[in-house]
Amino acid sequence: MEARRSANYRSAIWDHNYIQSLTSSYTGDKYVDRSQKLKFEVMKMMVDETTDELEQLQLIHLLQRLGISYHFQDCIAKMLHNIFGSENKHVEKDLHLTALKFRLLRQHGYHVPQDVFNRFTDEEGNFETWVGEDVRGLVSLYEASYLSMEGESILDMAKDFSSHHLSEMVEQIKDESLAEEVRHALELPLYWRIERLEARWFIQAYETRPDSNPILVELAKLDFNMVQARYQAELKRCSRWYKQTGLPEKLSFARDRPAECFFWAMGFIPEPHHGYSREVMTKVGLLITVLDDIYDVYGTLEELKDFTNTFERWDTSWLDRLPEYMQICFLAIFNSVNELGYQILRDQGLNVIQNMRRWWTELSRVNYVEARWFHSGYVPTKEEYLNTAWISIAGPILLSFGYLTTTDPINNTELESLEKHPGIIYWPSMVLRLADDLGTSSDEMKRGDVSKSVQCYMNETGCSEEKARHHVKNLIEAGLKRMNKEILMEKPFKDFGTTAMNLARISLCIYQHGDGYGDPKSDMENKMASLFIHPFHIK
Ligand code: 0FV
Ligand code: MN
Ligand code: MN
Ligand code: MN
Ligand code: MN
Repeated sequence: MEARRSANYRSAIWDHNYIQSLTSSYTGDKYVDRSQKLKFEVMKMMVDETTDELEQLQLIHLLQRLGISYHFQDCIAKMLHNIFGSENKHVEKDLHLTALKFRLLRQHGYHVPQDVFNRFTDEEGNFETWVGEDVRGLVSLYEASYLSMEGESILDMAKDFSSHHLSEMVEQIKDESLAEEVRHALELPLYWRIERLEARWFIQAYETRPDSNPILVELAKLDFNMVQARYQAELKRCSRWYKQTGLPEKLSFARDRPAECFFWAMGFIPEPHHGYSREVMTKVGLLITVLDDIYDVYGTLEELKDFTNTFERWDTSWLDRLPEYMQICFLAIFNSVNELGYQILRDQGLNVIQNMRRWWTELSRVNYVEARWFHSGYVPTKEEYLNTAWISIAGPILLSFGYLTTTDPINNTELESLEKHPGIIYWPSMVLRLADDLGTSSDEMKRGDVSKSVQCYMNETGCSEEKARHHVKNLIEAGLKRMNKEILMEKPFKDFGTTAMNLARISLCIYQHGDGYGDPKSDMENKMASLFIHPFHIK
């Protein structure tokens, strides 16, 4: 018999009892009332007191960064609509204004051409010299350049130019808070950050500015703390559910990651009112994680064959052929599908159980392909690998569950077209896969696993690991641009576009400094604690 392997995964950052001990005082009417009053003040500020275009744009930018723009969506939409309508009337030479306007308009789906930046270039098409010295303008240009699509050469140049100049000058910037903002921007552009973590960081930075608005500061802090109280309650429920499944105890070889998985779900679907969806996503993510460890680490190839067949048949009468640990995993998945299917049938009159069944079967099928490659020592080409790897990373199933739980009423035609893997499914999944490979493949190779994109490319081209990693980073950049084109600009599934792109955002966040999910270190714990445990102090 084949010897079982073990990944020796570390234990979870926070155990069940610790999660259950979390509390927040930011619940109850007192805070709701205060936040209503503050929101009213901000509305007045937007409608009556902000008329100048630059002021309007800056206020929208502030609200977004503070994490409170979701309260003012209609008003923001109107403002941007008017601003877009008055475009081209005057050509301003203000880089900050031009770049901010470009970014906010594109972010909200308006087709603003890259040519608006031509006014800052000379006859040869290079940015004029003074542009390289305007720090504020460069930051805005840098942030704007990430809303680019393939082939937009002016924006490519803007990205290179701004990051180059900002990196060179950052240590010389006298204003410490501006310097910090530049470092923060260079680490990861605003557009690809997850909004809650950005709010946590920015509220603190904004509060210390001499010109900060105390109403915005108070509302942002209060809202953050109230949302945190919700997140806490959701996390507690998820942890309780997971413990009750018995999976962490019975399948102790697998990663046990309830809080990490909830963090992941929060990045994917951050909207406070989508708590139900966050909980479903956390459960699905936990089940996917256990499934992945069965295929990659613990299961023998013989067992995996029967396991995969069970998913193909989707039939509990097959369970007896499987070892107990696989029975437990399959039945946990099977039950979760029926439970959610039941709720959707009850609430919307639509039976989606067969759809969910297909998603799980597809995932098990591609996991089995990879297991066969690994057990036979086969190294695919990068292309052959990516053909299934963008599915095996669970992007399609996560996105499908995301659509299912955030859409009401569910549109059956849309649901079926998602199963054909359009760009809105493909590109965010691909970014997730590539970011995961950069963060996890070193450990995976040590432990024994199918070759990932980095290794496939090295094997195929004979290049160094460094070159291969660079190549994968370029593929991520290209994937992000494709998302801008196919999701942001073409808006195929309306509101779901932002959620889909959030899958890429949370991937960039989790794998920013290694494997933040399988092997979370202090930077992940700090991020999680800042979101789920520590409230802002409010005077
Ligand atoms: C990634 O782990 C992972 F955690 C998966 C696929 C579970 C679901 C994903 C999230 C909740 C983010 P790993 O690197 O082992 O995945 P691969 O596909 O490389 O085995
Ligand atoms: Mn960092
Ligand atoms: Mn794995
Ligand atoms: Mn895997
Ligand atoms: Mn991996």
